[in-house]
Amino acid sequence: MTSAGQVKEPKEEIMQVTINKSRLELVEGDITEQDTEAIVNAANPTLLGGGGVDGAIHRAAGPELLEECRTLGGCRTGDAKITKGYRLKAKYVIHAVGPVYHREGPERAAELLASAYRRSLEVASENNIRSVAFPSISTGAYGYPMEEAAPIALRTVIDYLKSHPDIELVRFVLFGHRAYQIYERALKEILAQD
Ligand code: AR6
Repeated sequence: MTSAGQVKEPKEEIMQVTINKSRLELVEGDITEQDTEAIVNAANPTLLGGGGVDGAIHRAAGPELLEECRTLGGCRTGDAKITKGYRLKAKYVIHAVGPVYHREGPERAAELLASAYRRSLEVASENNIRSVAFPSISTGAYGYPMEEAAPIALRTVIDYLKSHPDIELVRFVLFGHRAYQIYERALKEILAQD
């Protein structure tokens, strides 16, 4: 039964934990709306745009983003490159290239996925960036099963934060409730093991 005044608030999903001196957050949302200093793009090796997160980031940032991307000479799988954020709230975009799951096979894909997260954080540190938002790299068009990708993404970020307190905040921005729940479960399992 509903009545006037009984508006159901949407439940905001968020999980926050402290890793050494830094904060690690999981939120359900849209990466293009984040106000972290940098947001990470799940790009492809051309860095010339695409669908999914990449398309959304280019649309929100405006055409200057593609212009700058054209000057970068692409990016290898497992690596990351930085540009300005243009019309985004975030000052920077770090373009990371994750693996195509079925092309690499599980073992090599895991190494390359971890590398994409680690290189993104290294690029952030090199540019004195203190807060970074990540999407779930490779788990859309690139076909990485999210249940497998989540613990790799989280472990790589946690390991980095343990030795790099310069990064004060890492936020995973999960698109949809299912993605949020998978990451929440994976983070709880990792924390229970440590
Ligand atoms: N905010 C946060 N997450 C999002 C958003 C958003 N606005 N939109 C989608 N996702 P994908 P990939 C989630 O396909 O698998 C592009 O064409 C989505 O639900 O964007 O690394 C590139 O140019 C999924 O969980 O990236 C490449 O060619 C996750 O983001 C290729 O896709 C990643 O999905 C890269 O594929």
